[in-house]
This record gives sequence, C-alpha cells and structure tokens, in this order.
Amino acid sequence: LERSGPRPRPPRFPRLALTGRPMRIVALAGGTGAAKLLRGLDALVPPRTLTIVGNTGDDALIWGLHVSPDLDTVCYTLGGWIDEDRGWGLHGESFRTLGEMVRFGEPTWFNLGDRDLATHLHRTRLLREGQTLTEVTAKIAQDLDVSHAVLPMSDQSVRTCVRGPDGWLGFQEYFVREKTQVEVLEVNYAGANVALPAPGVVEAIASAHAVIVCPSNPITSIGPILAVPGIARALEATDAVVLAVSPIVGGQAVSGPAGRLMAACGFEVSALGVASAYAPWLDILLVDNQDRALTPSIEAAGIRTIVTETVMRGREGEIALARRALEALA
Ligand code: FO1
Repeated sequence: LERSGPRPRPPRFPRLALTGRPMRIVALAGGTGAAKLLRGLDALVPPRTLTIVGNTGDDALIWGLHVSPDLDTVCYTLGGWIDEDRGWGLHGESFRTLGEMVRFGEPTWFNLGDRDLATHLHRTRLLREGQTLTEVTAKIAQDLDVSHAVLPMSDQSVRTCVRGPDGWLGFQEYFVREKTQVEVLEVNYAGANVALPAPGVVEAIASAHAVIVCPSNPITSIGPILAVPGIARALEATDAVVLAVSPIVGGQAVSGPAGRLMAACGFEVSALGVASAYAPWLDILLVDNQDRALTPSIEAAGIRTIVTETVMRGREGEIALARRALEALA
C-alpha cells in the first residue's frame, strides 16, 4: 500500500533554554482534528519528543473485531496511510468484504474497509492472546512506521455512551449509525470508574515539560481520557505547561457533534465553554481569530489566551498551528 503523502521530516525543533535538551511533550488526542495537529507537530519536533495518549472511549466491537478508531486515525495519519478526504481509514480503500457481509445479515452501517480490516484482525488476535491494548497499540504503531510513543488512555474497557429519547447508544451507534441525529440527553463513560490509566500515561504527564490537548471533542474525545481515574489528577499535579486548542470556533464545532454534546453536558458552546471544561488544570488556550472577543472572560478564569488561526487548512495550516502551540509553550 502506497502512502497517501510524503512524511515531512523535522527541520527544527524546540529545545529547553537551560539544558538544550529536547522538550518532552504529551498530547491528549481524539481522532481527525488531533491527528492533523500531531502531523503538524511531527514536522517540527523529533518523534521521540512526543508521547500521544489516545482516546479509546469510541472503540467498538464490529463483527467480533476490536476497532480503535481514534488510535488508528492517529497512526494512519502519522504513518502517512490515512484517507485524507474522509479523515479516517486507509487511503485507496475498498469495501468488498462489507458488501459480502450483507449476505450474512451482519450489520453494515460501520464501514470497515478491506485493508483497514487487517489492522482490526491483527489487533483482535493479539488481544485474544492476552496482550494488553498498550502492547498491541505500540506494535501496530511500529508496523505502521510511527515512531512516536502512542498509548491508549487505558487497557481496560471505557465506552462512551449517549442517552437519547429511546435509551442508551454506544458512541459509534450514535455517531455513525444514527448520524448524530438523536437528541442527546446524557453522556456516560461506561467502565471508567474501574479503569486504570494505561502504563506510562500518568508517568508521561508527570515528567512532561508540556501537555497539548488537541482540538478534539471535549465530551467524547478528551472527556473519556479525563474520566479515567488519575489522569485529570495528573494534569492538575504536573509541572508541565498544559495547553489546549479550542475545537469550537465562532460558537460551532470545527467538525462533528461537539457543540451539541457540550450543550447536552451543560457547557456553553464556545471557546469559553472549552476553557471551563478544562479549567482545573489548563494554563493556555489557543482560540480562533473569530473568538478574540472571548479573551477577557477566558483570562478572567486564569487561563492565558492566545488568538490565532486554529482551523488547519492543508499541511501548512497544521504546521502553522503546531508552531504557534510550541511558541506558546517555549
Ligand atoms: N466514520 C463514519 O462517519 N462512518 C463510518 O462508517 C466509519 C467507519 C470507520 C471505520 C474505522 C475507523 O477507524 C473509523 C471509522 N469512522 C467512521 C470514523 C469514526 O467513527 C470516528 O472518527 C471516531 O470514532 C470519532 O473520533
């Protein structure tokens, strides 16, 4: 399989002023928006600088296979395999197996591609043989030529569920099968109360110089990570500077249902709402030029606010936003 594009290699990267050593950065990541910022960072900092903690709240069992959409989106993007138009799955994908599954009456609302299937078959076999999701994710990342440390938020099952008028839905049922056209009354992270942070997650946050919360859905991408006991506490306790990029621009989500989900969870749908969701541990928030007027209210909450272009257009946009974040952290 050909890559979808060349991997830009790091021309320069920030070093700590005093020691001259590279910074240690942890990124909390959901799917497509996060992957784009991570690709921007990849162009600026050496891969070993960056530890990525991925959301697994939207993992699902499809045809008996363990699918980890956000971990895969991050790895496919950093490895250069992503379908750029969809923002998920592999480029040059075909869906012949999906077509055949119709014959057997299997659900076909979740579009698993023929090539993508290889990842899920491999992950499922390794998990069934007793390896942890942390171990399996590291192997898959390596095999996809991703040299960053990619960690799931937890090795235990945490599943984001959405309650609509007719009851609870798994996240993918809500997002893909129902196309988010269900009124959201409540969001829950099933299993989070008994989950543990994956090995290395709390340690990485504790020893980082900086944490970047990617422009991902605060409720269904970052929310599940924070729901794992110990992770939010690690963010509060770390000496690292914690920076987030608002995924809400001009009162709307850049993509997806983040706005409706934030409203359902009682947050204002704005960069200020993002700031209040992250307030206990956030130091810096990058907000879009359109949201400049919110700066005083966000700063009043003790959060340094940087106004910039946050919508990433093309590779240049990804690198520009990543550079802005690194400058803010320097
Ligand atoms: N998103 C869709 O909108 N429709 C799909 O059929 C779909 C399939 C799919 C298969 C593998 C995968 O890794 C991701 C897939 N996604 C699909 C994206 C996924 O639902 C979302 O990106 C995340 O769960 C939200 O971050």
